[in-house]
Amino acid sequence: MPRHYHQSLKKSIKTMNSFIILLVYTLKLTCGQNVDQMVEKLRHLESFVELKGGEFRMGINDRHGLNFEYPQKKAIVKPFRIFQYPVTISAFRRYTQDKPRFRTTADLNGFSYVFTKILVDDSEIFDVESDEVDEGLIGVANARWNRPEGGFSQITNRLNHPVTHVSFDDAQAYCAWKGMRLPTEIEWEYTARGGLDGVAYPWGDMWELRRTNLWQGTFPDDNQLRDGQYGIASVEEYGPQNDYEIYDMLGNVWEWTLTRFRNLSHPMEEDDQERYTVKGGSFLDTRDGDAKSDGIQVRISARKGHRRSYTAYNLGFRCCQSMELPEKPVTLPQYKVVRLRPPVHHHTPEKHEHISHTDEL
Ligand SMILES: [Ca+2]
Repeated sequence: MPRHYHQSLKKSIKTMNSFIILLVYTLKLTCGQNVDQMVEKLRHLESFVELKGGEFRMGINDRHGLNFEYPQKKAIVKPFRIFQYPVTISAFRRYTQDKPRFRTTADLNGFSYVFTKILVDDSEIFDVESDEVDEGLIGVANARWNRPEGGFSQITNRLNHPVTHVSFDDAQAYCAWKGMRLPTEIEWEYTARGGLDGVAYPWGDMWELRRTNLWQGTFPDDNQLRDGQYGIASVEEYGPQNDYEIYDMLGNVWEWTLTRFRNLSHPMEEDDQERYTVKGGSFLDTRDGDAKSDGIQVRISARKGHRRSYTAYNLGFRCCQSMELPEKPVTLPQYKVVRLRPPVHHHTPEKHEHISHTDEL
């Protein structure tokens, strides 16, 4: 091959490579911008509810209730605000953009637990021994909040789903970024009850099918889809679950709380595993608890514990914050929803800040 031809071929290949790199970069940028726009439209999912608090009854009077569900006991809770929805993938994405050096526990560990029936073609099993993984889950390499099934799985089609694969510490880091913290179990349960005393579900004592995303049928092979959802659903799939206008407390994904968990079998023993209570059940749990070995019946009082570093496909969180009592005694409403709207864009050439507006309802 003549030398000048060889050189010209090399030059063409180089130009073509630069073109491909530019094309990939542009596509990535455009795609990122589109996702940014979609994320902005989901700001209402970061609204919160302010609750007056007071005395109420926790737990349930069912002798078969697991892990201190039985008997009912009195609890007192001070005023607080709590997210109306679990933290979504879109909200968590904004956090990781603001804190680019932040690495979740799943990132650091190189794996997380994924539902075995929902793996993608390139999900790679991560061989790990654990005594606390839920039935139906398996370790998957590189599974994390933005790769929910590991491999090349994506989040762009589920930005309004609850964020998962987050540890207790990841959840606390996100809430601290918001100036908040995780709710205690008492705050979580008070919120879920929606002012109804001693009930099993946020809406009352009678089971209602299309209020929450659980598993119906024999686990894990037969999902009868009576609630219309096989996997995780949007946090606003079913409408508010109670009169406090709270969404997605029960079902879909478990939620971390700040409360240390005690082992039912050895209640007096010190818990050297430092586990924290998770609440609410998930799309992999059932109403009557007979399809799985842990026997958990999904209801407000249901509870179990996980180590702070545990991360899984069906475990997320929402944030909470104590509210100062006004100095003068005033009558607080039982609850108030503070709804966030997307930031207003002023079409001026000057730089401007994005301001979130709140509406009092
Ligand atoms: Ca379901």
